Amino acid sequence: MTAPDARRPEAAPSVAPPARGGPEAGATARPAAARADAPSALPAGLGRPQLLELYYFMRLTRALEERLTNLYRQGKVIGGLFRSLGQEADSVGSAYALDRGAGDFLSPLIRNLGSLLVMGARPVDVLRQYMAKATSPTRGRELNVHFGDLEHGFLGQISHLGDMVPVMAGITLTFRMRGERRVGLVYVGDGAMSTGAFHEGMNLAASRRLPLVVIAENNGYAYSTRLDRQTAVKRLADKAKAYGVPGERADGNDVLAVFEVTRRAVERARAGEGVTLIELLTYRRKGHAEHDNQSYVPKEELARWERDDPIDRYAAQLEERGWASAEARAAADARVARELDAAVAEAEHEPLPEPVTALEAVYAEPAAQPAAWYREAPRG
Ligand SMILES: Cc1ncc(C[n+]2csc(CCOP(=O)(O)OP(=O)(O)O)c2C)c(N)n1
Ligand SMILES: [Mg+2]
Repeated sequence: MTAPDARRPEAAPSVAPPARGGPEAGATARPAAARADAPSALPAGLGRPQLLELYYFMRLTRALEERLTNLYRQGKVIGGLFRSLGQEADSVGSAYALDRGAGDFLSPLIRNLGSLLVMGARPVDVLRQYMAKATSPTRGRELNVHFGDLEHGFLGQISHLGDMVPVMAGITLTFRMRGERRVGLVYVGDGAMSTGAFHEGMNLAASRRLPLVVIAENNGYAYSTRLDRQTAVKRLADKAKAYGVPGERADGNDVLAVFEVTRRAVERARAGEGVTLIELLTYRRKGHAEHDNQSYVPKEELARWERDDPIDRYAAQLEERGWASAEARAAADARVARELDAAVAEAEHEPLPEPVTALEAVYAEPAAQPAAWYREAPRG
């Protein structure tokens, strides 16, 4: 939705390049008559505080992951650390398009930290999860972003591999059955789109015209497998045709383009028009997780996408169009640093769970009735 940009990768990357602008291309372009010093019309129906908030959430996401990386290297993170470096606009822009006041509901994947923060997850709780602290939302039973908060409208992930699509089809079916005007949003990776679970969930949601937005995050890789090695489809948005739903494609490194395309899909869903599949073109700039050194990724490819950094791009846009000054952005950066200093200080030295509590909050208490399908053989 913005004009071509000199910082764009000049040569076609060896993984799918982002589409430059979606159906709304040019919507935020400065009107020809605008004075050079006058701020451009505000885009996407957003006000200045919201434009700055998008910037804040992207910065918060990246900075929180950087803090986590330091803690990981100190051996304080338990389990894997999954980065969303370069994908912050995808998570933040899409989650921001939901109406939290209306009870909209989101199902994140491991790379959707930004979505969780937009929905109201607290950095201190994310830190506690990664460090498996007794104080974490799952009391140290689960790790990283595998936690949910029904009040804030997000679900704990059960699998990264497409299984959340049928789960969210079920959840949005309950919205329909109860007559609620809520919308669900589910993320699925390019690799996970090749699973049976994705297909079944899409088919159910599409055939029932459920109020669901499906965000396909095309970041070029599924673990070490490049997109063209696991599907013959060139445009993942084309998969929508198989389900009879609209398929859209947008530049996933342009936070406003992501917001706009998702917002339209949310509105369609709320109006009873059913599912939209949105392919966001972005790139995974880190390995699958922190232990993966990406030896299979060409160096030039990484360098090209680094030049297309979503936060740098948005900061330049805010500056050029007069939507947020350098001072306002610096204040947002300072707020991020302050909040994370406090969150790390709070979480870092908290205790791990006592071993004796390991089985608490795992099984239902009191235990459920003996299962009806099981009958003990009569004795004697
Ligand atoms: C059944 C199963 N097989 C393999 C894995 C390991 N695994 C986790 S994520 C992943 C790749 C996912 O790729 P994609 O859907 O493109 O998402 P991305 O990681 O790029 O966000 C794999 C192979 C798993 N969790 N479950
Ligand atoms: Mg992927």
